Amino acid sequence: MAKAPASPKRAPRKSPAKKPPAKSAARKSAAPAAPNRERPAEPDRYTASKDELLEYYRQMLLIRRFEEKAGQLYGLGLIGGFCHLYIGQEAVAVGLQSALDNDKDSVITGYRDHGHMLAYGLDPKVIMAELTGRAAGIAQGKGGSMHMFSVEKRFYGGHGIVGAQVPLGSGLAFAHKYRGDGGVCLAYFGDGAANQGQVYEAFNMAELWKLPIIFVIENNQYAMGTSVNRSSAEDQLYRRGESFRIPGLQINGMDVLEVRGAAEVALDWVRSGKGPILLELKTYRYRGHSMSDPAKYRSREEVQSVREKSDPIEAIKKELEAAGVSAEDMKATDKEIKAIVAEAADFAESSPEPHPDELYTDVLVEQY
Ligand SMILES: Cc1ncc(C[n+]2csc(CCOP(=O)(O)OP(=O)(O)O)c2C)c(N)n1
Ligand SMILES: [Mg+2]
Repeated sequence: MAKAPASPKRAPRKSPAKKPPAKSAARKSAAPAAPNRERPAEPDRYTASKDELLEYYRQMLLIRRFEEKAGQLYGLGLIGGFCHLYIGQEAVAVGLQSALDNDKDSVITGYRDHGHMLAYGLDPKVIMAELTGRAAGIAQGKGGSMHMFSVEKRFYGGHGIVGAQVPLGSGLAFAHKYRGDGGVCLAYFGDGAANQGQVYEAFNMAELWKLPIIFVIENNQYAMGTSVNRSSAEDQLYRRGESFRIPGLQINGMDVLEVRGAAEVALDWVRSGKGPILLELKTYRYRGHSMSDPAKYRSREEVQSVREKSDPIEAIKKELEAAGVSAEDMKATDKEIKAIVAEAADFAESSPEPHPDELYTDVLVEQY
């Protein structure tokens, strides 16, 4: 893999900013500022067995079909509040989480969280029940789409404050180190969140204390209606850790095997005590920011073109075909997944809402 070219000397931006130069989507790694600083290995595209490929396909399809169903239930008024869908970004959560040790590693993310929970092996029924505000939901129906949580599975949310999960994730990583439990925290955040000040305070402490954390920027190109090029002075987000001596890698987040390969390198780096690492996953969301987004800031053609050229599920179908899996078998898996999702929706719709007595429970840890 080619090394990223050294950062060009930039003229100061004039105001109003000129049209940004075209960006290469190729995988890159941050050029080291100091020549003798250790760098992570260049990731290889992961070589998956047929069973692993099938598992990635199943998981990505589960997320896609689950999210499509969530969109329908939202339209029917069965899901209230905000609902941010993950369609298009499936390869990121599936590729990264496939490499984690579910017995010790922890995960934290923002409000676009259903896909991460599914990739982490949480039951689609309790996630759908949470979306529809039912007592059987993972947060007893009181958290909804943005505030899902499972202490048991070390999935720490689900956060609505943009960027807040980054210092919280550093705290989780601190706990892993303090307890010596060998765990690593995966802290996901968006391209928009990457411009939050608290992110950089967290970077500083994480590197100073060599915390076991992987900072994952899911660069889906937009923060609500603002494209990354319009909002970011340095839009090569994998470089954002450089001034904290945190190495960064830029990865094609539409290819689950590239993502898994990067996960291996990142986990090796962090587990060997070298401190944090930053991954920028270049991806794309097909749907609006949330269900209430009219998406006027981009053209239908743009979305269509990404779907046609780089859809992560279509890509893995090609891998499966090459591994000898027939089109019929793939269709059968799709049918099976649709049944799982339909069952989750039926379960959610037929579950009771929380009892009014539950209004004041689970608000504070302490009793007053
Ligand atoms: C501190 C804070 N500022 C602003 C908002 C409003 N807001 C919600 S989502 C969002 C965009 C974040 O975009 P990005 O980080 O790229 O994540 P994505 O939605 O693309 O997954 C903004 C500005 C908020 N929730 N919290
Ligand atoms: Mg974004």
